[in-house]
Amino acid sequence: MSTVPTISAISVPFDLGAGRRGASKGPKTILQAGLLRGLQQMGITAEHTGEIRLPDDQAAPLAAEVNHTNLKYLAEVVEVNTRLAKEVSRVVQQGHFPLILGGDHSIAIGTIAGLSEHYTNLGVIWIDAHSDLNTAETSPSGNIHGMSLAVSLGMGHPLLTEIQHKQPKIKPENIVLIGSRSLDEGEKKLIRSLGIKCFTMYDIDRKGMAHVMQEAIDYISAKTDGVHLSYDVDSLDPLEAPGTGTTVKGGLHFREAHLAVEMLAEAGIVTSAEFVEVNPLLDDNNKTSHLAVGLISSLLGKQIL
Ligand code: EXY
Ligand code: MN
Ligand code: MN
Ligand code: MN
Repeated sequence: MSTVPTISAISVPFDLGAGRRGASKGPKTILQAGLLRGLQQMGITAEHTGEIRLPDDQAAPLAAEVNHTNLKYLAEVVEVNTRLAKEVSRVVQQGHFPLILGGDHSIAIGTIAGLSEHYTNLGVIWIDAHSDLNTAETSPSGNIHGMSLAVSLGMGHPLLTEIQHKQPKIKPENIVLIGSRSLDEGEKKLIRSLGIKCFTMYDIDRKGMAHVMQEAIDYISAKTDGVHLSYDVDSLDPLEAPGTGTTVKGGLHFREAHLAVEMLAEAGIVTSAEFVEVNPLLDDNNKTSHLAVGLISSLLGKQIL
């Protein structure tokens, strides 16, 4: 018998927060790589609640207002995240574990908005080559997937920060960044000024992944009432995860990436998770989708022996 709660997988086939198309095909290939079957074989009850996508009329009423910003596809990002927030909140209410399959990383806005209704001190472990802490003022691209963590802190366009009303959704002291190696100047300033805990690739090289994860777990579990894992597959080295839109050399090795989730499983602290930025159009034989299935299975308790 598994002690893991029922898993409710939510697909978000959305990629307008990213600069390149294709992450919208991520959820389908992750499911086709055998995610649910694998979880069921582990004795876990897992269901797929469906897809969160844009309506056919593409959030038209917001279009005029958003023309005045440099935020790309703002109306669409607002619409899909508003829908996702409601679904995530419903799943938590039901007592199930929300497992969100992206999609580009802008969907963390909706995930965290939905979770924030149920937690007063939500912890967030953000495993990513990037910190996604840009605002319209600091973003070099206007791509909202580079802004989702800042939005969750209450910084950014009001249409984004006001999803599900409560803001900010999370506190800087409840965030841990892991795997960072591509930070913009504005993001570095913010990390320093807010005192956000950040384990860069340098820290991982210097201390080892086991040490970093233990520090992260101790830091976050002491003061939070739930922990969300936001796992961007571009945290891995591009040799391991070629199927993603913003690859950065010098990333996590396969075993480091797995050790992180294995230690989180052992600690038993994670209450929700999302796996984002799998882009099958850029992949090599669905390698990155299979990798995501392996990481999710390990997070939910799969062991080698
Ligand atoms: N920092 C860059 C930007 O804001 O445009 C790149 C962001 C990529 C975001 C990815 C998925 O984590
Ligand atoms: Mn149930
Ligand atoms: Mn990201
Ligand atoms: Mn990233």
